[in-house]
Amino acid sequence: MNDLSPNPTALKANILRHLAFTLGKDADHASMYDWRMALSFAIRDQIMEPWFASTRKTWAADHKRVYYLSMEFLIGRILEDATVNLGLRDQAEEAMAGFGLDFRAIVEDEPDAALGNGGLGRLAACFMESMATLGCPAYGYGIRYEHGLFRQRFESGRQVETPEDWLKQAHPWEFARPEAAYVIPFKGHVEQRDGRNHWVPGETVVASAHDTPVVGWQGRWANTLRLWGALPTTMFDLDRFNRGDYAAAAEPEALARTLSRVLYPDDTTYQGKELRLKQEFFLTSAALQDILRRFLASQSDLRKLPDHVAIQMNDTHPAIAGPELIRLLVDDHGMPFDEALPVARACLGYTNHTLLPEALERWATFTFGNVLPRHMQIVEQIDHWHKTENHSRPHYVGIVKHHEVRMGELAFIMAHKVNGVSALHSDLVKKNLFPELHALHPDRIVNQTNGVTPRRWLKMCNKPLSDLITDTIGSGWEADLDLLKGLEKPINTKTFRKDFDAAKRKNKVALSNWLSSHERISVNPDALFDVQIKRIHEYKRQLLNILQTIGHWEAIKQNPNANWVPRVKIFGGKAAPGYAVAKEIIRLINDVAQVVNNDPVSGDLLKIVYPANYNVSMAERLIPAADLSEQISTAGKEASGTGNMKFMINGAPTIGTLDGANVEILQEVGAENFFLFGMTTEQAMARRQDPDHARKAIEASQTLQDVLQMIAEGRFSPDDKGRYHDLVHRVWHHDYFLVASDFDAYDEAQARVDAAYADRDNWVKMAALNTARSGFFSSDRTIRSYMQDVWNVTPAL
Ligand code: DL6
Repeated sequence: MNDLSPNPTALKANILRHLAFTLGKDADHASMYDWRMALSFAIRDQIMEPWFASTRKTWAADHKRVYYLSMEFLIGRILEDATVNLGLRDQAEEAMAGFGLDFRAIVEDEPDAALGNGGLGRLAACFMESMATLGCPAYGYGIRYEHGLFRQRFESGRQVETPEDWLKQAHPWEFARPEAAYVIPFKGHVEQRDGRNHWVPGETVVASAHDTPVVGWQGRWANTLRLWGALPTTMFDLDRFNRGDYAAAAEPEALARTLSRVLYPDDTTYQGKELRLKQEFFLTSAALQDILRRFLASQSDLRKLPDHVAIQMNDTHPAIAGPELIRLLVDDHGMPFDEALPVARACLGYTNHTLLPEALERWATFTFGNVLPRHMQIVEQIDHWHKTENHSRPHYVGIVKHHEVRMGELAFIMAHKVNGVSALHSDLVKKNLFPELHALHPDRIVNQTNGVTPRRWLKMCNKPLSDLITDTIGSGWEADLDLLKGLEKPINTKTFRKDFDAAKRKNKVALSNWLSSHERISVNPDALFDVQIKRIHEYKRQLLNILQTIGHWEAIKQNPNANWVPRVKIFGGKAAPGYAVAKEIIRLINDVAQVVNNDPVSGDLLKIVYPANYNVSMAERLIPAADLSEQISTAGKEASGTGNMKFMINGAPTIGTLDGANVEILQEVGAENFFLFGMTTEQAMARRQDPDHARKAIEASQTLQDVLQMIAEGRFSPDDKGRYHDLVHRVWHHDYFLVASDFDAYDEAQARVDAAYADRDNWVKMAALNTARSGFFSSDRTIRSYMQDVWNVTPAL
């Protein structure tokens, strides 16, 4: 905590001051919103000193800076996170109680900043917090979307999307920086003058900065998240306005603003949408212009850029950074292309987050050349240069091929390091995704296994467990998660296990109460809470989960008096609006829940809950209360997963496949504390070679046959018996994600879970060992590793 931390009395005074002078409200008439704003401003005040000090220190030492370019930052709520990091949670609670207000209610009044779709965006947010904790001078660059990820609600079990509007109320954490604004060109043509290329744009917009400070643990360092909003170059067409054509007069503004209006809600497929390409260039060009301006404020030789600047491309979305940096160096600063290319490459790193071919961006050369004509030339130049450099090698892979610009190849060629996000994934990036480029550049691909910040994902969201940890091993684990190993000994004592169990139960009771008030469903807190929360996607196999749940329900009905372990199956997640199959799976889960939850025979032995609008805040509620973490993707498809790590840290053993970072979780926690099942990546690939694999698997499993039959007969859709014919047909005939082939193994693993849970004391031991052995999955470890292997930067603290 910094020295200026206020006591509750000083904090109270500051809250009242903001209420009166920043918000213009009298305490007697202040609403929840007013109090939240006043508290946020008072907490934000505490970040200013470390923020300024960090900036000053970085300038004074001319320290190398990291620039993290990401189209997504899935931040969630900020107030509680900042309060916890500043060590002010108790003071804030006390101060608000002094006004007769509940701190929790205030915290929950804050909308989630949902500027991301899922794993990739949440990882970027965890990285920002870890970089601040470690004192790594860094800027996050993103887009200030007016509307974040859509809101989800269910109508008759179907997902319905409505726009999200987090900026409807004032956002207390950001500072508008109108002085930091850059012109972003698009379209037009390229002219040759004086032996140089001049891009004459057809359109321009302005990128205007908004800064949010990101404070690290104990307020020792703070970095900046700089989000760009789009503004028109000319606000207003006065001529048209004077002629009475008001709509046309406002057109330039409306057109420009579309660039930062909405987050693309699809993280796995990208159609050649011009607006998306424009958004990507908008973010990237604004960031690079800002980076060069900052560099040139203290340096003059642009060849030294890599000594001062490390730029990370979060997936291919900002992969235009390679050609754009070359353009700025060559066209604006007169550097020869052959010099500019290695300079740009030495600055750039590229993180790959997916092996799904449909998620690898490709732009039609027509679209690309139309939106970015100068970049089309530069991409061709890079391609030519790379081919010439490697002319003697066979298997050359180009960037421009079949009239498409391939952003994965571009990012690879323009980065000095390329990384996957788990050990298995990095291996598959080498072997399956970029085998030819890997052969040409064998040292370029490195692994950086993901991590999550333990401040938000344990200290903040799970007070009962984090208090127990501190009581047992002292504080310090928040910034050195490996210290959790110190729990291993106490786990052998009955007292600790009792306390661990009590902490988990407290979270489960809290969740049960929330479910009862929000979802109008009553669940037994002593049941096993089995949780699968993530985007809905075929490869993540929520379908496998619900099919097994149906089989389990049927087994209970056949023998209701057996010794069943009561379960609550919890689902959470959104489907991309255009992803029909994922939406069908959502509907099936809701339809099954409707039938199962009203069945008097299964009663409390099985409940299915699917709260709508899963987001970061909901995850913070669900994860601490989970007994079992569902990580059941088809092997070879989940790059890493980060939810899996959050569950582990919070003491929920995993039922999972050998996929993504599950492999490393298994390694860390030990096979006896993990419910492993299913095919390996190699087995899955081999299995797909058999065109009859699904039919054979279904015919070999009586349970699966029965389950599919029940769905096909309309047991869960009595009003429309044919509703799931297509879905059942797909499982039989087009089961690319191998739901049928893994069904029996999954069912058997769930039986192992039941048996293990029945032995409570041993279960608690397993759960606690998951926490004790989770140190590796702190994003501090990940960031340290990027700093060393990719960014070549040291902490400035
Ligand atoms: O690396 C963060 C996260 C991984 O943990 C997930 O396994 C992966 O699916 C996710 N990828 C995306 C979308 N990728 N693209 N493009 O969110 O990244």
